[in-house]
Amino acid sequence: MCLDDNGKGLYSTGLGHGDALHVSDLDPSIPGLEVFGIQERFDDAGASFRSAATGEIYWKKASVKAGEDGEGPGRGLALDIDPRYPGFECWVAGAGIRGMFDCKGNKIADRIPSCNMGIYWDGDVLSELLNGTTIDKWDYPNAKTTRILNTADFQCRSNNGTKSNPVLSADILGDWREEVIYRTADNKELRIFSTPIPTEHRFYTLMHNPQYRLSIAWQNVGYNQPPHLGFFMGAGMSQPPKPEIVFPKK
Ligand SMILES: [Ca+2]
Ligand SMILES: [Ca+2]
Ligand SMILES: [Ca+2]
Ligand SMILES: [Ca+2]
Repeated sequence: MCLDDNGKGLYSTGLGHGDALHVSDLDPSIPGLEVFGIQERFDDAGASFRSAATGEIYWKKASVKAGEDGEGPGRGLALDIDPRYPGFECWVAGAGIRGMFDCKGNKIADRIPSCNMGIYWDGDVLSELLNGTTIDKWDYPNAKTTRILNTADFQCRSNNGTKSNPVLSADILGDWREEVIYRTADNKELRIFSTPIPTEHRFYTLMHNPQYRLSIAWQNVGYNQPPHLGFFMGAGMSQPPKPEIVFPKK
């Protein structure tokens, strides 16, 4: 379900038991924000892509056939990692619908990268992939990943068992690229990693975006998943809106 900012219910999809979901301007050709999520159910909506404002479902994918046993997909992720297709790519791990889809629901790859978190790390505006202690780049022509960084080389470990999360990923220092924080294996230190790669893109730091800032808060208190911006960031993006920031008077 979706709550309005006054606490009243806006809509419920009626799709049942959800799991990880992703909210941003996933499809820039449709005004407003979209939601990509998966359902832990056995029916016709293992994954769905919908309007964040109204809940209208633009497309959905069956996980297992009605009447079959199964728990639905374990994970789903939406990031812009392939500039050949406008907007965010959406992919699902497990349960019958494994594969990568464009933001219109067309299957574009059978192989998928990790299905966990994303990070803006290199110089381009596409997302990179963050999973466990590693940052990878999606090599879209060859449908495989290239390793950029493994923080295990710096004695770091991920958290939350099979969820394999960092302590935190967020734009907390320097330019708009995101930093990532890990614990060391002996749990005595926190280590902050920041990109050494130059970029030609200049943006306000991501924490200026209220949706992103809130995402960093819930990454700390809920089910750790990547933060998303309240505007489209990716290949072919427009310059983001200038943040409307008001400082409280002392
Ligand atoms: Ca949109
Ligand atoms: Ca894309
Ligand atoms: Ca990038
Ligand atoms: Ca940064």
